[in-house]
Amino acid sequence: MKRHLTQKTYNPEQIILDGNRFLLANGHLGYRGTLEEYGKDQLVGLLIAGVYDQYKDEWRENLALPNPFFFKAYYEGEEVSVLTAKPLVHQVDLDIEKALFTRHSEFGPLTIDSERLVSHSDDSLLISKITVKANKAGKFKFAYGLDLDIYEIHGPHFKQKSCKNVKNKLIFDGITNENKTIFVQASYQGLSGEFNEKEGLFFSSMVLQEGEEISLEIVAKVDEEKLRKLPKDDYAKLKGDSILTFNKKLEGCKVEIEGDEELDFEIAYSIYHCLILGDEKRIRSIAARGLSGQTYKGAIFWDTEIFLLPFFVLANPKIARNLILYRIATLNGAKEKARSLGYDGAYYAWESQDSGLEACRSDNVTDPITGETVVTYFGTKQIHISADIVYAIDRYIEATGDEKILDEGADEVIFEVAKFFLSYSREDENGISHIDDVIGPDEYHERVNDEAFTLAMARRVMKILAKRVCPSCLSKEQEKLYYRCLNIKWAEPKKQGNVISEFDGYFDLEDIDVASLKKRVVNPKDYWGGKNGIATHTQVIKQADVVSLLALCPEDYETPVQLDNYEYYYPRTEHGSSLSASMHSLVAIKLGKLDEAYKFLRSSSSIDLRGAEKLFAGGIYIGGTHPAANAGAYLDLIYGFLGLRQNKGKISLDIHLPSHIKSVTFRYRNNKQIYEIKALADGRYESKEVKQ
Ligand code: IFM
Repeated sequence: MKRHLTQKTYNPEQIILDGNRFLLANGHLGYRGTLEEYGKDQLVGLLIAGVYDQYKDEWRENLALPNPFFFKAYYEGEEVSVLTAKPLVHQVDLDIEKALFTRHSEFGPLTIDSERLVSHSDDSLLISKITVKANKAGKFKFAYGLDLDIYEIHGPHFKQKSCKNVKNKLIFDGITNENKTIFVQASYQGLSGEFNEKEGLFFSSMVLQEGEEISLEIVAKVDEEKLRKLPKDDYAKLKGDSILTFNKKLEGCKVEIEGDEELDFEIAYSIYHCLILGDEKRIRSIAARGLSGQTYKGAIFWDTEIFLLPFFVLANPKIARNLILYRIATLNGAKEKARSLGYDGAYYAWESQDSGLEACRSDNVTDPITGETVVTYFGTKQIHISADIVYAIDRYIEATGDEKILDEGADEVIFEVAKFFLSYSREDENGISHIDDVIGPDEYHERVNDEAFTLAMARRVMKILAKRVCPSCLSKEQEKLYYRCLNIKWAEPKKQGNVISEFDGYFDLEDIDVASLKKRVVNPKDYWGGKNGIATHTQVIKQADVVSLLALCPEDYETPVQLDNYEYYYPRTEHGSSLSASMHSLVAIKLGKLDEAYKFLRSSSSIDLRGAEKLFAGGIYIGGTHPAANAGAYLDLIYGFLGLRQNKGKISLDIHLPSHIKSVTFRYRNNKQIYEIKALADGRYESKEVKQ
């Protein structure tokens, strides 16, 4: 059973991708999988969740912090690092059961070994140990400390910063443009050196004999508002505590697949990437690129509710609950967005940050050739986000039985979202309500009418309103609105036979397959949608749209309808979003197309291992990890191939595994208890409680 991601060669071409692949995080802090000698050009990143900042009129984005693990070695005055010489031997490794990164690099004069953890027992901590062995005798110099030259996409975010040396401990004190105070402190044990305040670094020189070793232990801490003390425990204890805690987190969501080693590892790796983003302590959500950088402004999209939430419902319902509480906490932002656009109720941000106000801007995409802005309308027209949240709340309650969350504000979210859809819709002369001028999950076709996904999800919101919100708890005026919502007669999207028109006029567009359309690409970074995109006037879509609907609401569509729509949209879908494959897999499983479903599953489960995803949308860098695709792979396996359904905590399976898989054993949490189910290829399964 492989549980290590190991890379045995050094490839400078892969620096950015490796930063994602070897990411460490604990829900609060993230540290990219980079090497000690790297700087901002190699996208070194220490990211903090939930703290955002805007510099001038630039995009408001999540905050990146100074790097406490900077270390560079010199021999006889010459830098010895992967940036100056090809290592003779090189290996980096991520132990996904310990959340531990290690590195081994041998150069002529010296060998570097290091290890690093972003602590799971104290989420403000990160620690590292670096050991250098002299392969030759001579003069060595080491530079180490806090690298203040931060990689930021839309910074600088610190309008004021200082770095002081207090007895071998460095303390960075920064004030952001939005007046947030952040401290990063780090103690450096094992070396002593001269401190250079401007660079924030220590310099330590010494003569070492051949075979002699030095070690540096770094304990770093990130605090907001107030500087707090570093822990008293030594490095070894902190390391042990983190591994133990991560192990406990993992205990409740392990998966083992018999008969498919590659998938077994990819699923374990996907689980790792989801698990390191969950925060049990805070009412927080998860950004589309997790804690791997500032792509997409560190914002939260529908990715969380539709993909990550069902993962956490099984892996850790407490975190799932926090994801919903975050939407409750940001309801005012959603109301404000609706009001500012002239609507009632709650229109959630397409890109949501700390307050829930819209972070998405119309200049989200640029033309790769001219560099000019391609105006997009994601922030104002992708209204399905509000319905997705309500859908997720309903599914969460159904699975866990946690109706208490309704009284904690989820009922208000449902009601306000219903009001929003009522005010956004247009009733025609026949009393039928249409939804005009929106963008569906297929983002290439903007500002379309009667978009199938959006209409169906709006209809579902009203059903959930009836099911979850009690009218007698409403004021008289609210009650009137409630019944108006329930009485809406929603338009049906047009159809050709069984095939649902993604939006009004979709079938009139040029019918071309993805491969043929690709030939029209001028620049590989071209944006296919919007005003001038090559897909805009064709039936080629970015990602699962109608197919997502079939995946999310299978009970609403008969099998022949599912089949015809799946077959129609599949060749017309570019899969230009990492979210697309897992939705296709879920539908393919239902249709008995297990081989096709398996391919889609592997496309999601290997996404960050392959690193083949688009790095640019227009001229904008969109790289990073893909937690929703990672979660999507888990959904395909557990909810798809194993057919898991959960009702008030009770689990049932309907197993349809690809023929080469013998069994899948998985764990989940329910009411503080961990259960393990072994599902066999022949459809049988057994469940047991796991002693903790
Ligand atoms: O939420 C997605 C969207 O559906 C496609 N573009 C990227 C977003 C973030 O993952």
